[in-house]
Amino acid sequence: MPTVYGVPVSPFVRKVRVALAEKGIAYDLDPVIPVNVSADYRKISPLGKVPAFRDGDCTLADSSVIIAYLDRTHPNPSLYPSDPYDFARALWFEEYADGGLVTIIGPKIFFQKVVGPRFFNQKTDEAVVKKAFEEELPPMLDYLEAQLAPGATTLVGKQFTIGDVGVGSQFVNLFHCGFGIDTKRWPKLAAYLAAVHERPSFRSLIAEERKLFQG
Ligand SMILES: N[C@@H](CCC(=O)N[C@@H](CS)C(=O)NCC(=O)O)C(=O)O
Repeated sequence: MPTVYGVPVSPFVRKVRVALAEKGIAYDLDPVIPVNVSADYRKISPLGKVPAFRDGDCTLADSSVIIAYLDRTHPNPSLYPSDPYDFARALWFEEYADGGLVTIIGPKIFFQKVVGPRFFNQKTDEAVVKKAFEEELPPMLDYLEAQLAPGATTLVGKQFTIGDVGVGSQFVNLFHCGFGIDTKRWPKLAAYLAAVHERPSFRSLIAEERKLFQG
């Protein structure tokens, strides 16, 4: 059985777990916390980050790398469109999430509201959270709203892709902080996210993570 290394609330660990669930692959989870990681862990994740992955003798790090690997070992259902432009668009939305949304939702909202207070005894800087949520995030949401077709439950065509995995995963962290999406200002995005998070792959992980916060 393969192993995923990393704490469940990491959006990048969640990406890999969603991909595994979409493909029906059973796995073990080793909830490595990416702080002062061991020398052994650095052998499989040289940057010291989560997620990492082990499949027999193969070890990998980085959510995008791991999912690309899984899509070749388990091609059905594929998370990458076959049409070249759709393929590139799906990768673009993954990058929009992994390199864009995360810079606001991660350190300025999720860390401030959840990780800092719970794990590092740090007080939330409400000014940082307010600025992030009210000023920095809205243009990012405007872009996604403009990209979605009316009633769309996927970003690229009708296929659930790596772009949806990445974008959907970042918003789980936002919603864990008690924030929502204004359905009047971003109606297509709000409906899209609700549909993505209703997929069994996301739904079961979100339920599991909520229990962690209650504990
Ligand atoms: N590009 C990486 C990003 C992974 C990442 O930044 N993970 C965070 C946790 S959400 C981490 O391990 N941070 C610890 C560190 O940067 O040292 C991926 O897609 O897996």
